[in-house]
Amino acid sequence: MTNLTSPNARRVQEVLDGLGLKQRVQEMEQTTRSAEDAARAVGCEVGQIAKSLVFKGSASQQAILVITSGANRVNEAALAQLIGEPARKADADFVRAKTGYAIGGVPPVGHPHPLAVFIDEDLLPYSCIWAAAGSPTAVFHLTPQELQRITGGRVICVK
Ligand code: 5CA
Repeated sequence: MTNLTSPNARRVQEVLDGLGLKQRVQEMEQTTRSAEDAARAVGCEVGQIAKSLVFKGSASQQAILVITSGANRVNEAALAQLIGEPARKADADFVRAKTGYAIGGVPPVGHPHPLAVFIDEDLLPYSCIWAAAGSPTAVFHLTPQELQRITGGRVICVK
C-alpha cells in the first residue's frame, strides 16, 4: 500500500521496490525542489543531498547523469576529461526527455533508458543520503553503497 499523492512519486516507489530497496518515498510538506530545500525539509546537511544533475555531451548529444553532493558544483572541465568530450548542463526539456522527470524531482534511478551515471565521491562518507523521488516534494533516503548498487554509477571527483 502507498499513500503517495504524486503519480511520479508512486512510480519511483515502484522502481525502488523492484530494485529490492526497503525505503519508502516520503512526500514532504515543504518543497524539496533544490538541494537546500531538501536539506531543510528533511533536517540533514546539504552535503547529504544527492542531486541528480543531467549533462549533455556536446559531440555525442548523450545524456550524462552526475549524482552530486548538494554541497558541490560539477567542474565541467573535469567532467569533459573523464568522458572524452565537452559536456554542458542540460536544459529542462532535455532533462525531461532523457529522465522522464522534471528538474527538481529527477530521481537517480527509474529513467526510460539507461544513462551514463557518475557518483560524487563526497557522498560516500555519509551513512545516509537523500535523493529526489519524482516530484519537487518527494524524497527517499539510502546509503551511498545502495546508490552505487542501484545506479551502477562510477565514483568520481566532480570538483
Ligand atoms: N529535489 C532536489 C533535491 S534531491 C533536486 O532535484 N535537486 S537538484 O539539484 O538535483 O535539481 C535541481 C538542479 O537542477 C539545480 O541544482 C540546477 O543545477 C538544475 N536546474 C535548475 N533549473 C534549471 C534550468 N532551468 N536548466 C537546467 N538546469 C536547471
